[in-house]
Amino acid sequence: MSYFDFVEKVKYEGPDTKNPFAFRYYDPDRVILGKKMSEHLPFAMAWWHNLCATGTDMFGPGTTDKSFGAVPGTMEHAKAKVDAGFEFMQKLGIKYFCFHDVDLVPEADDINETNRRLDEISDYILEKMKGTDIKCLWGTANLFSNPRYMNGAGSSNSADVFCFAAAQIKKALDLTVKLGGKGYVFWGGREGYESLLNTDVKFELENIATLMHMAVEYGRKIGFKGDFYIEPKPKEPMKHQYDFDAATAIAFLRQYGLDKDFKLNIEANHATLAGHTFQHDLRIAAINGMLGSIDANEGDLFLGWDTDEFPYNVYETTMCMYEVLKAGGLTGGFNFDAKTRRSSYTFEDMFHAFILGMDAFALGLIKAAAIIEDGTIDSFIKERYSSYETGIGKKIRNREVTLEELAAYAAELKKPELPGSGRLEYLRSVINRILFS
Ligand code: XLS
Ligand code: CA
Ligand code: CA
Repeated sequence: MSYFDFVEKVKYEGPDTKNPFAFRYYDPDRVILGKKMSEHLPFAMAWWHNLCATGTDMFGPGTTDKSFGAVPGTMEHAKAKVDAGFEFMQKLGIKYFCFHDVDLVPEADDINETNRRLDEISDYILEKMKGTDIKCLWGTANLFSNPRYMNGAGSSNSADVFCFAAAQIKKALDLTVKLGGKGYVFWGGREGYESLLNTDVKFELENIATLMHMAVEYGRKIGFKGDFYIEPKPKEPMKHQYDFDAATAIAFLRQYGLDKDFKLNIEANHATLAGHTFQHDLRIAAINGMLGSIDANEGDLFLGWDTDEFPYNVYETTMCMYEVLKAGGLTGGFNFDAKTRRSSYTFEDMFHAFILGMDAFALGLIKAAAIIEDGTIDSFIKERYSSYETGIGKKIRNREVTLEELAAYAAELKKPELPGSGRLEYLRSVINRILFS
């Protein structure tokens, strides 16, 4: 049975093709800087957006039928989603998927029944994985949808709710290990607060850290060798979320001694919601040795929320890939945490969306490698700091001078030269030259 019989395997046909079901830039075997494109770009499908979301929004119901021939809310439907998902990934050449526990099965009233369903579906997925090279990139527990998490999970005021979060994490870790997952994500959508009139911030942060320590202990016990990730986001659904951005999440991990087991999963749309560029959060993660994985999407700069659009802005994907190449790659991958627009409601649109995203990242990779090989940007930056290579600058870098000695140096100089032009317009023109040649 085929759900997507309008398309065979999507192949690379080159930039000039007019075939809407072909890649123009993503050529998996093409070697860039010594590595195949497919190795640079371990793409993943997000179970929730691709197989579950129907386009429902605050103002109206879904527009896409994702019943896949079964009755939603049944195990038959859960299995149909697995079948559809595997056909989809195989047709696009995608090797990984990411999931929340409740994306896989309908949640029951009793957690024991939910867990039984999760065992059944993961057996089914495991069976489906045989004979393919598809694996789990990362798993996670949905600790934000169920009403019990209205005040957060690890940060909930209710100890019973905290226990349910722990139980879900335990099960999601079991599933991640069972399905060969490389990572495990904590996205703290409701880990935050609305008002300090009813919130003990320090208490909540300590509890979140305790829950994460327990997850690490259990994960290592059952043989999980991968990375745990925090996925920062500043707001939505909470007014103020604790994992605001990369810098905040790193400080938290270090404060509570979690930094050896955790890295970050940086999402483009979350970085921009925090008032940063995507590249900024990638850089902050990378220079702290914490760049683990990426949620590949794009926001709309005119809207103040998480629109999770498929990435198409090649300036953004280029600078992302520049960061990834400089960091030596990811331990995780590129998860398309992205959804088709509500008005793009057909199955064909799902393919167009992934082709757009995969091509945007492939082109970004090609252009980022060209920026590095061209060398203008890197040598400009090096030259810009060259006053620290000799003389007083070198002594500062080596920490060989005191504040008094620097003051005496300044007194002798009387007035410094201006620090040199930043040449931003020129550098932007270099980027355009490389992008459009
Ligand atoms: C929501 C987040 C979420 C995480 C996984 O904004 O992006 O989907 O990636 O829980
Ligand atoms: Ca995400
Ligand atoms: Ca998001």
